[in-house]
Amino acid sequence: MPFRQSNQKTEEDMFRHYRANNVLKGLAATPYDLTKEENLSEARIEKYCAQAGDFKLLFATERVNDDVLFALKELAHEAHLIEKMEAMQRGDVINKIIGYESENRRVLHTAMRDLFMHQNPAEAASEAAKAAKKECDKLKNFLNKVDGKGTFTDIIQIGIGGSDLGPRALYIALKAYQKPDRNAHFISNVDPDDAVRVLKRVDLKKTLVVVVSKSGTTLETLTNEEFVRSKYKEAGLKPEMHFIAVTGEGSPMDNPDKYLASFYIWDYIGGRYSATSMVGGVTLSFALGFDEYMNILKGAHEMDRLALEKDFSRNLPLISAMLGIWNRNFLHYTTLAVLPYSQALLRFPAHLQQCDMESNGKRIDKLGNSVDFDTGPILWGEPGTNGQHSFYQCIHQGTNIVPIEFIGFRENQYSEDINVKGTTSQEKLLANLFAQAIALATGQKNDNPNKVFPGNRPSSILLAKKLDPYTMGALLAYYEHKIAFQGFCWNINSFDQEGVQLGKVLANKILDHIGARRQGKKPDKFPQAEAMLRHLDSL
Ligand code: G6Q
Repeated sequence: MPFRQSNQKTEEDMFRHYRANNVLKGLAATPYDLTKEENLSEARIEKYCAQAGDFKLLFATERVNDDVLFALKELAHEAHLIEKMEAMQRGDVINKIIGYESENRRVLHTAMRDLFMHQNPAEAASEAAKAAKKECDKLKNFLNKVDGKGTFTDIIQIGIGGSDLGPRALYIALKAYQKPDRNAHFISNVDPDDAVRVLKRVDLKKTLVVVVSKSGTTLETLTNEEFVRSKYKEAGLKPEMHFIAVTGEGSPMDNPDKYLASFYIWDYIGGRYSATSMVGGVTLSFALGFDEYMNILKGAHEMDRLALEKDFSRNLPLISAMLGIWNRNFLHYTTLAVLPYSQALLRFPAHLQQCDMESNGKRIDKLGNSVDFDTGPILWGEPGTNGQHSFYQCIHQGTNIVPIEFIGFRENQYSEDINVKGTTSQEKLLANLFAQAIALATGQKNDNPNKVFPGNRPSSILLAKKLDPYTMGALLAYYEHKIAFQGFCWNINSFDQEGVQLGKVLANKILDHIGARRQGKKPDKFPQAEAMLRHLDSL
């Protein structure tokens, strides 16, 4: 379908035309100089901090001053970001490209955790919350039965993309809260070794398998389901006594006879926003217990409400979104590193990579116009301090400037620590976090050019007391909303993922080709694939 030209502006296509945008452009000519003596002062670090819920966001080490912050707030206001967040949370149909065929759906992951105080009264949102509550009650009953029998110690989650990354990141993050004798494992890749590696670790008799696919059609997931089912059959076990389904109503997987239990998700829950639905719910509540799963939802719910906060200085995900826009659209930085100083958040950057890049890696706006500004950054990350011994060389002295979002916690998760040379390991961890932010900002002068640190490398620091289930839920939602705010500001559709389709179609064509060849049939012509397959054959 042809793009409309970007000069066909309408009211909804305004990013370039916001008044604050011009102001910010002007301010970006001389961004705040963090390397100047006294500029990263104690007073600045005191002042450039926002606090809400259980979090503090420190942004003195960003290249912003009062004028920039004021203009970013204006931009958020002009772009109606809070109103758009309200529209999302009440269930308006916002997943669409106007005038073109598109998913045309509501976006209601927030309703999945709207089970507590202050429920959203909007009809669509409250219907969705009721449906979510029903699934949660069903899950609770199911888990009570499982607990009663005491047969199962392990669960394998089979799923990919959104049906894997969020639940896996959360499971790893919250291992400290796991119930005794409960373990979760994940199979996502169609690489057969992924399944084999997991199957070697478990006793099938004591293992539940939750197959998670909203569409019920995903090649990798269905293949892995068959693979694992075959192992159960080989072991003389009945898969229908072990397998659980999480899928959309009416999907090819919606077949209760094949499963011990089935749970639903809905088309208004995007895969990458589904960790707090049954997509994450079954595995997380099996491993952590239902109450801890509820604590994840409570934390997420609190952050959902915070994202509606009209006072800019208290809306942490909005501030973070606008700082990201400053770095991306005005200082023109291409990537974003999320560096948690918490080993538990090992896979959280991988989840955010999908959540951000699949949501905002877009080049047309909601009217189908091609955009003439940058949208979502390339997101990557690893826990500190490990990263310091790896790629930090490049972020301190390399030719690209990488904005960074540090995440840290005052306390560690387990009650154990050690005091070596007068400080605990947790203190060493946090000292490193703060040192990196300061070093990146201020840099270092030196007569030896190899020892010069240019500085002015921006970062922010998100702090909380401790990474527990509640805080994890809030942190997850913080990033979901930060990403949504940025998409709203750029007026792109953050909730579809057309960009993953073409590769899937071609992979299926190549598989048809391989299948036809195996059966001695003449495959349809696909010269590029044939040439590549010949290289493979010759190995
Ligand atoms: C996420 C995407 C994508 C999806 C997977 C799995 O937002 O839609 O990553 O989650 O492709 O899809 P199924 O759950 O349908 O198997």
